[in-house]
Amino acid sequence: MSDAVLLDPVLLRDRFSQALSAMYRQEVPLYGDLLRIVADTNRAAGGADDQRLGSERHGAIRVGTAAELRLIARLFAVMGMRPVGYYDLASAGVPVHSTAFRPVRIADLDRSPFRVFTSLLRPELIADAALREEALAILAARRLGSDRLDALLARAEAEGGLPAEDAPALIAEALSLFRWHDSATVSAALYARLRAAHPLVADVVCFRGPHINHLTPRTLDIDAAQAAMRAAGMNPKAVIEGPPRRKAPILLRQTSFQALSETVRFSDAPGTHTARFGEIEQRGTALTPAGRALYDAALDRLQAERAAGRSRDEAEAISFAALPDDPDALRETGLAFFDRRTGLPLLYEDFLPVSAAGIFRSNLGSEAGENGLEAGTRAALEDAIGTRLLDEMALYAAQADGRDDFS
Ligand code: OOG
Ligand code: NI
Repeated sequence: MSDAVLLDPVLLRDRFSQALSAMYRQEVPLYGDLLRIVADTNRAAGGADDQRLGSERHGAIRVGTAAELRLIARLFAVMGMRPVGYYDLASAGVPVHSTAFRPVRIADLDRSPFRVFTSLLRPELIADAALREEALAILAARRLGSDRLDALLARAEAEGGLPAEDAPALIAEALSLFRWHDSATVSAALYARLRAAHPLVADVVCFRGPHINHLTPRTLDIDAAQAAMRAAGMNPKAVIEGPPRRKAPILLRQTSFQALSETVRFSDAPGTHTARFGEIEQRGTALTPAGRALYDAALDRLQAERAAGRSRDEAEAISFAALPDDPDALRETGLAFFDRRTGLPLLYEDFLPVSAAGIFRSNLGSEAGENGLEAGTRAALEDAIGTRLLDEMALYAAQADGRDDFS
């Protein structure tokens, strides 16, 4: 170790998330409009003084190989983000499994809550063996990042943190990793074959890197923000994913607007690709395993009631009746996490697999299969990333007890 002055990972994360937001605003001007809508609705909802709220957002990327995932994990580790949770999208017909890189301590989340939903392609789910081999060969030859990024990460790992003097270079390298490329690395015909296998396969395989595909600001009132999106002509999807509107918000509610059709150049011809979209979210109280089981059962019931022909409002009222809409009741029944010293509810900091599947599907276009695929496993994703995925329930339980000293 040298005597380099190290930068607080919270500050690095904050600087990076602001730089990424600025880059994405330039790449996708609609994202800037979305930020304005959310800022307006948050002001109207009384959130003007909430420091955390204004800077809060999550992003999403999709990578192709274990080596790529490991590079991403090293980069986010330097920013104080750890992989939390396991999300299997296979049952929704999406050939990836995912984790969320995020800060884990409440104090760190409050200072810079940036997180990234990160999906790894499961090439074994490409049914056509010849196409699968082609996809794997392309991914094996692709190299994410640069020698410079490698050197910066290696130095940060050796020093136990990023030397402050390296921050501008690291941020520039990270931005370039996540930037959009308007030229694909494959021919139009190969793109079409990969897209026919699954649109997500084409998105992961055909470009030089894992472009950020959305950045999601957090709203205090998603119904108002959705109405404002509609008024601005953004055409959000009709249904808000997650629990219905409640007096005491729980977990996570999300909605998105359709992915844009963007002009790209294939190696031999011009064409289009759809990957990038806009999303907003509202966060509520984290549920305990018992509360989460009730939530999952309510979602199943909702589907059954809808299939039986009930209106959405009626079906929601019936399905969610077992989850009390009242903070005191949630605390007394042990269904939600509260800080034992202050009595304050813990905010849900994670994602929801059924919601994520709904977001994926609505943005992949009509070709995306609805049929379930063979389930992924947490162990396989852990093998790929080379470390354990943290268990979000264990984090909330520790935080409720005032133990918040995770590294
Ligand atoms: C990620 C979709 C899931 C969320 O917030 O749950 C998602 C993707 O499309 O890569 O964004
Ligand atoms: Ni998202």
